[in-house]
Amino acid sequence: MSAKRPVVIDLKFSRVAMDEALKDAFPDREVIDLARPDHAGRDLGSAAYALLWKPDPALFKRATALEVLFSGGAGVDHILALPDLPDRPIVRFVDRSLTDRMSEWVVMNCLYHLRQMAAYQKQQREKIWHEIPLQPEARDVTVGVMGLGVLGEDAARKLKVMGFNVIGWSRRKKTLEGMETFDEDHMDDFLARTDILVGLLPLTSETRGLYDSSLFARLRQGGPLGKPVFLNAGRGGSQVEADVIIALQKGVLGAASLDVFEKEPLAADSPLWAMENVVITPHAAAASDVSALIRHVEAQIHRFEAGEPLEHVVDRWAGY
Ligand code: NDP
Ligand code: OXD
Repeated sequence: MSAKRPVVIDLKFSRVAMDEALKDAFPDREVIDLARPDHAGRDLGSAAYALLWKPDPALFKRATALEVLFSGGAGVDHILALPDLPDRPIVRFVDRSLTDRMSEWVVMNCLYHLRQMAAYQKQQREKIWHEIPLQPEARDVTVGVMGLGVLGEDAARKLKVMGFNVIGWSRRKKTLEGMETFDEDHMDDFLARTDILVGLLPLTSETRGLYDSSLFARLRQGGPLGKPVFLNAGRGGSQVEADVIIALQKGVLGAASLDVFEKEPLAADSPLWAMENVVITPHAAAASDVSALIRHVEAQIHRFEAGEPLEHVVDRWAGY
């Protein structure tokens, strides 16, 4: 019986992408796609599974018999904060293409700052032909990756291939070949060595507001890039944006690349938009591929109904 129970979907992808992804999906079960006007009012009382990205907060009042919740992304802060959240397993999205995309974003931005692309782009706009003399090599620069989970570990390995000296920080100490790693008790040692800080942390009560003036002041000053650089593609709630702006204005930070913001979309009057040493992308570092997401959910439901353990289950106590 339960093998046939419906799946309810509340995602924010384009209609075309959703229709394509759902074309042959869940062949034996009803799919209630709340983004479709003709599905929006359906009874959710028998739905066993919910696939969600920033869902309607009232969803759990309607879907009262859920067995498993699936996050439409790797992050689950948008689910854990929901009212009436049922005490059921939450499975997050872990996917090769998402991981590869995030590592592309991280490597690209580290290289962008290493190779002084902001200065070259300014020269290009001004039609100036001038080679900037100081050019450190990647091996001279230490990239400190905060968060060594699925995304942080992959990015760290790929940065290493590019020649950077890579170090990492996570809640519990990790062992990664060729990299020095630090646990949460050794944050200061980690920061003091870091020239480019890469934020790939989930948003939890412990990581909210973590990237603030005090943290920026503890990064290595006077390294090969002159001033430290801050990259964040984890969650905007982990950065105190006013402190990022002040640190950039005062030269505590030399540059930044930000994919995530305290409030998204970033307000039109944010000073960050106009800063020449800041790269802004609109929470686009690693978008979920909706077809891969649907396949992942199908596979996990198959496991669940076969009595096998679910994979990538969120630790609610840790918050990620
Ligand atoms: P994982 O859960 O695999 O890894 C999280 C890492 O953060 C772990 O290494 C964990 O430590 C560490 N961590 C968590 N809390 C703390 C803490 N308080 N102190 C120190 N370390 C901590 O997550 P992913 O790598 O898959 O994803 C990371 C985040 O990236 C997501 O939660 C999401 O917010 C964001 N993201 C952003 C995207 C974008 O497009 N911008 C796309 C996808 C994800 P430990 O290893 O000890 O558990
Ligand atoms: C995610 C995201 O968490 O896109 O997957 O931010």
